[in-house]
Amino acid sequence: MLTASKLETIINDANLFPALREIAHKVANGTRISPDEGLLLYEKADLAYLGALANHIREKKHGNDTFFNRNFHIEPTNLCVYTCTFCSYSRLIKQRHEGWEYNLEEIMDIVKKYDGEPVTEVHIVGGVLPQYDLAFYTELFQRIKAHRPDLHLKALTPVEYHYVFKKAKISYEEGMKLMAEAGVDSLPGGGAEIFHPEIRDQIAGGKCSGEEWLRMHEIWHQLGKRSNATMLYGHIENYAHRIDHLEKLRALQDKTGGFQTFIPLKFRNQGNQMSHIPEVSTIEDLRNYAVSRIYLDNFGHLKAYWPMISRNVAQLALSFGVDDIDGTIDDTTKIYSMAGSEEQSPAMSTRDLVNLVRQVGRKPIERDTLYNVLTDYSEVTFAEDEQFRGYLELPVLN
Ligand code: V47
Ligand code: SF4
Repeated sequence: MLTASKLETIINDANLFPALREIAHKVANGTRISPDEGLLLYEKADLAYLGALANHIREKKHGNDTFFNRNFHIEPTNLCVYTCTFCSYSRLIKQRHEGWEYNLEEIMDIVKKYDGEPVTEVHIVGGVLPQYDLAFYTELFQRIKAHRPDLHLKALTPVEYHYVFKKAKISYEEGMKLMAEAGVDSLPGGGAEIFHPEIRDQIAGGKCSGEEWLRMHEIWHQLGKRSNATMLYGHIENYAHRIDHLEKLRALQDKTGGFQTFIPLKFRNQGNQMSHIPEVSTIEDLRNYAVSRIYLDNFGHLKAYWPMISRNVAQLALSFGVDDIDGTIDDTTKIYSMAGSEEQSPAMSTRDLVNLVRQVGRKPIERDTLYNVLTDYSEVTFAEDEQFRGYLELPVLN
């Protein structure tokens, strides 16, 4: 594992490009890097250098602690009024026969499947469908909270909210307040893609702009709520677009402090309009995690979403700035399986997640959505004869 002393070795390397040595000094001193320096990292820095810097920050913030939670996902529909070019999962409303569209009862049935199970979070995100309006979502969220008040409701992105509030002719401020009152606890990071209009207009034209995405999160944070942020990378954007994206997130975080976790999402190229674009390499994935960790000095956490990058790369990422590996997920998630992810129906048992973290010498910590520690798995052992029972699997304490 790379350690803090590795950073010293890098700083003392006589052959190091002087501007990279300056950045390494800044990281050692906890000083913020500039957009130009961020760009230099993307363009010039090699993997070992980036790993040493990012891991230094990760270990300073969290030591070996590696977070996960017990969650499940619901995608109410894959029908969508938008046609993002990277999206493999959505279908137009006229292609209804190829999609699914759950009503309130069907969504509640999914929630009820988890009754009595030790899950702490439900993550709800899907396509944008006209009949899923303000009244629909308000009732859905109220019913979920009434049925299971202990479950943290992480639901919808500014893409859905923008559409719903516009249709209901209410402001973002009014809409977000109503959603908080209906029971939404936090916002997931989706829909961010790439903020810069040069790219966003080409890949996600018609849906909310980068400014609108940021404004919605700002309003949410002003209500005292928390959210995540993502960046869809590795398609037609260049490094300057990535830095622009990171800079906008860092600036908003300075203002509100409401972001919890940054999640880079690797573009997967199967079954979408950008299938001709090759996927970036694992080395580029790791470099991107590391630059994100170095640049976003005011973000607490960096997450590797394992269903998308594979379990092995998620393990590697833990040495490149990542301290969070999402959760058990238990899902029939189609967003990634339809885009070419190796995980067709992602779900990991708690034991598998714990082992994945332990195998690379880190400390598995089960958290809730707001990063309160629920179980430190350092001292927990699992029974030899335990059957694999998906996310339901429970540890046997020593
Ligand atoms: O916004 C869609 C991305 C996002 C593809 O907040 C794709 O904890 C790669 O935001 N290749 C939705 N990515 C998922 C999301 C998320 C996931 C995990 C955790 C959290 C969190 C949030 O998925 C979309 C889009 O950026 N996406 N298609 C694709 N072909
Ligand atoms: Fe619709 Fe979201 Fe897919 Fe875009 S990424 S087409 S908004 S489901």
